[in-house]
Amino acid sequence: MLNIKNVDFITSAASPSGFISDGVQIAVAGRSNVGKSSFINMLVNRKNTARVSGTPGRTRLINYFGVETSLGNFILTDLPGYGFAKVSKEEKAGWGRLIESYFEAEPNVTVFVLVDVRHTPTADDKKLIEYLYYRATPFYIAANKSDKQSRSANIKSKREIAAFLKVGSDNIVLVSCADRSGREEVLDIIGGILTDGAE
Ligand SMILES: Nc1nc2c(ncn2[C@@H]2O[C@H](COP(=O)(O)OP(=O)(O)OP(=O)(O)O)[C@@H](O)[C@H]2O)c(=O)[nH]1
Ligand SMILES: [Mg+2]
Repeated sequence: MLNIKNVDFITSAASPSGFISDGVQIAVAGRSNVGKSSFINMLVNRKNTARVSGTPGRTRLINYFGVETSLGNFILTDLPGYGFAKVSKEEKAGWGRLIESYFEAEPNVTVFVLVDVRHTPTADDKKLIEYLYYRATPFYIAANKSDKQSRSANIKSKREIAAFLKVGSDNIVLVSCADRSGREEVLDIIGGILTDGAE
């Protein structure tokens, strides 16, 4: 069982010169407003480690957090959200370049791609997942905001999202950052990654 011992904000990066790479990295990706920062706060048991925005599209930087756990340390990375309607073409292209250079620079990353459990994933979600397949970067889908619909609707949605994104049922987790469900399952996955790396 993985226990979180300590969390520290490390740094933000706006370009590859600011990237850091040290041991295991767990990155959180997904469209703007899907709950990436909330997911990080939920995992590390803090209210305000990663800033939660009322205004979507605000986290434009890559934010790194250092996490100490009972099973070893890792870096938890909040990636900037995509798909925010109000950003310009240039900004979208900038996001794409930043993310691509991030994945090119970081060899030891596992990604949690957050989607909203209530909706079919977007074309941008699909593009990111195809990119991760192409790079052979390990990833999981976290279907968030499960507090917003019934248990049976969640089970149905989870199946539909897995089929739509062509991921196995072991690679998709139902979560809610509001009621903290799914947290243990995510921590178990991270614990597995940390102990694998130690062998
Ligand atoms: N009901 C509910 N609300 C959630 C959940 N997760 C996040 N939210 C809310 O969704 C909004 C966006 O959350 P953030 O964590 O800021 O989302 P983000 O993906 O970091 O957004 P950007 O940084 O702008 O890309 C906030 O109002 C959160 O309180 C959840 O599981 N359930
Ligand atoms: Mg955020």
